[in-house]
Amino acid sequence: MTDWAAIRADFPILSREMNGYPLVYLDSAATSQKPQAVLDAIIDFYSTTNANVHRGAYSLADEATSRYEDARSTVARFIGAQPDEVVFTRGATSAFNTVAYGWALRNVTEDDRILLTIMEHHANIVPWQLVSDLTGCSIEFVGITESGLLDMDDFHRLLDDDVKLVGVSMASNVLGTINPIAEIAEAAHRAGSLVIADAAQAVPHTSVDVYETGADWICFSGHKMLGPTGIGVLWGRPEILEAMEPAEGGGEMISDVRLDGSAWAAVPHKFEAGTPPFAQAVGLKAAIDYLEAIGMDEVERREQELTEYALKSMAGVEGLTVYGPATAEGRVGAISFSLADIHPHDLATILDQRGVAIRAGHHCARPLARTLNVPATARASVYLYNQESDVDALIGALADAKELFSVA
Ligand code: 7TS
Repeated sequence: MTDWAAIRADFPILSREMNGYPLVYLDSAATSQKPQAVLDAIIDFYSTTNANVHRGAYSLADEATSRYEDARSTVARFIGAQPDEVVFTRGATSAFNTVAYGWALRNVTEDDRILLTIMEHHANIVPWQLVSDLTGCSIEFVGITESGLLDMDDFHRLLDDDVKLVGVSMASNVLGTINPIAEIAEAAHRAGSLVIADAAQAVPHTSVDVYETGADWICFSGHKMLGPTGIGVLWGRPEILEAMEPAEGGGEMISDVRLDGSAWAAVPHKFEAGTPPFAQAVGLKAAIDYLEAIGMDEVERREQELTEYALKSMAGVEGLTVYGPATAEGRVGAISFSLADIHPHDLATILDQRGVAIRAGHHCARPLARTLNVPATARASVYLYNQESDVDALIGALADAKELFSVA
């Protein structure tokens, strides 16, 4: 049995106060908090091992390089991949852009289509719009059902052999919906398309095996899974990474540079131009070690429990509407909602005055907000360090907001 109170105590920020109340952090879908073990790993790296990687002719640089590559191996093992299939990027966003510029620009034409879903984060929409501007390809969006699931009939209707790329989130940062990635990838491959999966809200919360997803590329960020900012991961099938061109040029990604052209370093280094985020990689490794010590199945079980508790508690608040699946099964713990006609930003401000941190806005998924016919929603999202009392604090603060705005 995991001691969740002890887990919570590992996160120093969670013991601070905010506006005279204990901080109740319910915005982990935006970024997670960091346990002491991750903070210590970063301080230790800078205190004992800091030197630039893959270029040193001295022992300290060799040690730094080993720790960077060790972090790559840890990430690879965590997602069921091989180390040379793991490209370190600045985050999920730059992972998508690496594929947009390194693959799509060179392989997609004006006769082709890219198929996305209406629940995508802007990171899995805008890079493809840039590709469309330059290649003339068209983009189409799979819709959602009344209950906030991906409309699979719509997906199958829109999928044909003109589609060269399917981009889909494994879990939505707004609705929390978990999408059937393996089924989507299988159908897409049968139609001759490749598949890029947005795992930014999946890898932190569930056990992900990249080969089981069936996708060709997977993108996620370190900062949403207890790791530092400034690091993310692009995983790709080896033969696809091999065939791709680099999206960025510079130091470290070459095997030779001549005045009339250059040759690339081996994968994954050809995608890691310049000084890579090596201290962040060490922090990400510590985050994965921390998650693995608990066990991802246990993390997932606990989050389901918290999500179920939150959904049930919220269902008892009159005037509250949840967007997305109504039960914890088949969803992650990002819960978007509105409360009567209180504007989500006003709601977030009132909650903040009681120490409760939630996000309000379109959550970088404007097409989805338009589909839901709302300008914005409030969003509470839980992670392994939250507890039932955080949800209770949210519910209490929502009651205060109703009183303040004279909602019956
Ligand atoms: N994909 C999904 C599903 C996300 O939720 C996010 C960030 C990204 C991609 C982009 O990740 P980044 O690390 O490159 O920025 N989502 C959010 C959010 O929901 N609130 O703030 C950031």
